[in-house]
Amino acid sequence: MLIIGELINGMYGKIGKAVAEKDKQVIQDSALNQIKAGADALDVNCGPASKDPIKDTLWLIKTIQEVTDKAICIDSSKVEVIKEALKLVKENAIINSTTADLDKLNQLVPLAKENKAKLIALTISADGIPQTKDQRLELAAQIVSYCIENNFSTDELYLDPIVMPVNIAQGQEKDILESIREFKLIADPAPNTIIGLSNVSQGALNRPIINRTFLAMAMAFGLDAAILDPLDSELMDMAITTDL
Ligand code: THG
Repeated sequence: MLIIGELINGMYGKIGKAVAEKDKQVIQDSALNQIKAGADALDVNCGPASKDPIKDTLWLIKTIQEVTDKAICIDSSKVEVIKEALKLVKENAIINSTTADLDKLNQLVPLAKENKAKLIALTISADGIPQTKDQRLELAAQIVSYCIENNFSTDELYLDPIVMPVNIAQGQEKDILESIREFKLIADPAPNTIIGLSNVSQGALNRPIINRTFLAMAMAFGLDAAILDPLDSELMDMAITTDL
């Protein structure tokens, strides 16, 4: 399974502060710690508080690439941020993310092709986050059809059903897990699947046990990749064991 470290995200107070103060050490330490713990790639998100997301994202990527060549997962809802970041990422870029909206697909699928980048696609549209498995599958099918029509290999596509926190959307978790299995049946070669694992435990008290349990279940449903906290060593051990 492809492990993408989630910790370089301005959502975390320490990282947000480091971005604001341009403190390279904090970012480089986090990058190296995550890689040491087993991350194959690093998610990079300047956070919602950034006043200049392009500048901050480019600074983060430059800072990380000074110490490692690991794949960078460019996490932004803004196409301009992704476009500029792709000019900087040396190789193995992962675009995080497009949605099922045509204007995003029209811009991000060609960028992924030109840059030989993997593309994460959220099953979300202008109508918002789906509430059911059928809505998730419909959006996934739209994304996959677009990729096939535009010669973007589904091998390079990662469909994300969008994991909702269990404390506000308990009824959806089963649909989300089943979506992972069913996304893979949409095309041949099968699209890959990915989740942002820590979403599931946001706002909950004992987060690690929820994350670990949900990851084991998602992997049993065929999950190919996860954005997670690689510094949770029991989570990493569990992922390796589940792979076995
Ligand atoms: N899918 C895709 N990309 C994603 C997500 C996804 N990127 C962002 C996110 N979801 C995955 N990354 C995180 C990072 C942090 C947290 C959750 C998911 C998190 N942060 C603490 C919180 O909000 O409680 C921050 C607390 C602190 O300040 O320390 O939980 O789903 N494609």
